[in-house]
Amino acid sequence: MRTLVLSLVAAFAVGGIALAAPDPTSSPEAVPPRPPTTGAVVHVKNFAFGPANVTILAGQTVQFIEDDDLPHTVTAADKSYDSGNLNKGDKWEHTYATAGTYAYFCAFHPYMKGTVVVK
Ligand SMILES: [Cu+2]
Repeated sequence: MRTLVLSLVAAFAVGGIALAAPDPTSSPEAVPPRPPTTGAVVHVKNFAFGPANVTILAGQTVQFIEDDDLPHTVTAADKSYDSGNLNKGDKWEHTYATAGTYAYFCAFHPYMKGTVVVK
């Protein structure tokens, strides 16, 4: 007795793929987040941060520029951030999102201290 094999072909009806053009009047504006602005620049020179105390606004960035021949770091007093070794000519930035007073120091020379006040 022969077995009749039936091939079942499932047909998927794909119909009516309508690519609706987005309505520019109804879609929200795609506004990219604003990049943080530089609120202060601190030079690392002669084993000191200068100026040692800066004041910025929340969301702004402090840029640190290493001018010494020896490496320094910018290390948060609470260790929440650390630049790692900065060598002469290096620039490093940190964004301070929240108001407060943030002390930092150099991990190699703990007497090198600075403060960022964020309003
Ligand atoms: Cu140092």
